[in-house]
Amino acid sequence: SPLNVVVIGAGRMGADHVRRIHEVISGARVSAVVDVDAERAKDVAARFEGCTAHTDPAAAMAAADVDAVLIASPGEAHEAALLAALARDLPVLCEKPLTPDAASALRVLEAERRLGRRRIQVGFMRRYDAEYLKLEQLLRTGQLGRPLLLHHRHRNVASPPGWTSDMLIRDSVSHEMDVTRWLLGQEITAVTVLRPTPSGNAPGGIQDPQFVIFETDGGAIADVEIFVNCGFGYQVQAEVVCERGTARVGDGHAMITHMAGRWGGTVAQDYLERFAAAYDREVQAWVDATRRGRVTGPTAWDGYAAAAVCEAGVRSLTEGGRVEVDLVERPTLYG
Ligand code: ISE
Repeated sequence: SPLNVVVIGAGRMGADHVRRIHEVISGARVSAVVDVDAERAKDVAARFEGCTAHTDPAAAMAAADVDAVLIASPGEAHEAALLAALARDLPVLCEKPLTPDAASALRVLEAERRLGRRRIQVGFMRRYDAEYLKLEQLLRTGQLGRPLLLHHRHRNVASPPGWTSDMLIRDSVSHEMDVTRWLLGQEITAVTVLRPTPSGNAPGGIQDPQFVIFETDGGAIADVEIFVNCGFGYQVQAEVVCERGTARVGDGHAMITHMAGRWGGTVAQDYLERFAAAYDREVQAWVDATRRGRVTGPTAWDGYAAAAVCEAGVRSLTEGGRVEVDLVERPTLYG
C-alpha cells in the first residue's frame, strides 16, 4: 500500500510537493495537509481525494495511518515539527533550512542521535539535479585531479517582498554551502562576504548582489555570486577547476534557436521550473528509501553544517571580514 505522507506547510513549496506526490510520484499519497492558515490547508487538501486538512502538525502526525512527514513550512517552524516527527519515529523529508540556526539544528541532531538511527533527509534538491549529479560523479572518478577552486553563480529574477540582506546568505547561498561540501567532500571552515555597491533594482536598500568566499578544510576555495534581483531569470551555475581540467554545469543550453539574424534560448524564471526534475527525483528517492525502511540523501548533519556556515556568513556580512565556522565534532551516526 502507498506511503501515507503528512505535508506540513501549504505555501508555494508545500503545495507543489502535494501536487508532485499525487501526480508524479509512485508509492505515496498525501493523507493530510497542515498549515497555520486553516483556509489554505483546506484549499490544498480539497484538490486531492481523501486528503484531510489541519492546523496543528502534531495532531496531524498522531493519526493512525501516518507513515512519513514532509516539512515545507517556514524555517522557524521546523524544529518543533522535526522533534514531533522524531518523537513518533517517523521518517522526514525536511525542506531547507533544517532549522534557522546552529543551536536549534544541534537539538535536532541530538534527538536523532537518541533514536540511534537516521530518520531525517534534508531537502537540498540540487544533489538530485541531473547536471550536478554528473559533475559529482566526474569528480569522484578522479580524472580531473584534485579540485582547487569552485565558482558558483546564483541568480534570481527578484527577491520576495520583505527580504533582508541576510536572507541572501540564509535562504539562497545555503544551497552553495551544501553543494560545495557535497562536491568536494570537505567542510567549510571560513566565510568572507564582500559587498559591492548594490544594484539600483535591489528593493529597500538590501545588499544585492553579494560575493561570498568559502575556505574548506581540504584547502579549496569556493566563490559565490549571489544576485537575487537580476531581473532576467533564474540561473544557477557551477564550475570546478581541478589540477587537470575544469567542469561546468548550469549553462541551460537545452535548446538553441537561430532566427531573424539572432541566436539564443530561454532562461528559466524560478526554482520550481529550473529544478522541477530534481524535486521529482528527490521526493521519489525519499519515498522509495522510506518504503524499504532506509534513509538516504542529505542528512541532518548536512543541515546543521549549512546552519553553522550561515551564521558565519551573516556575521561576515554584517561585521565585515573573514569569519571562521564553528562546527561541533561530527557524530558517528553521520559517518
Ligand atoms: C529559495 O528559498 C530557494 O531555495 C531557491 O533555490 C533559491 O534560488 C532562492 O534564492 C531561495 O530564496
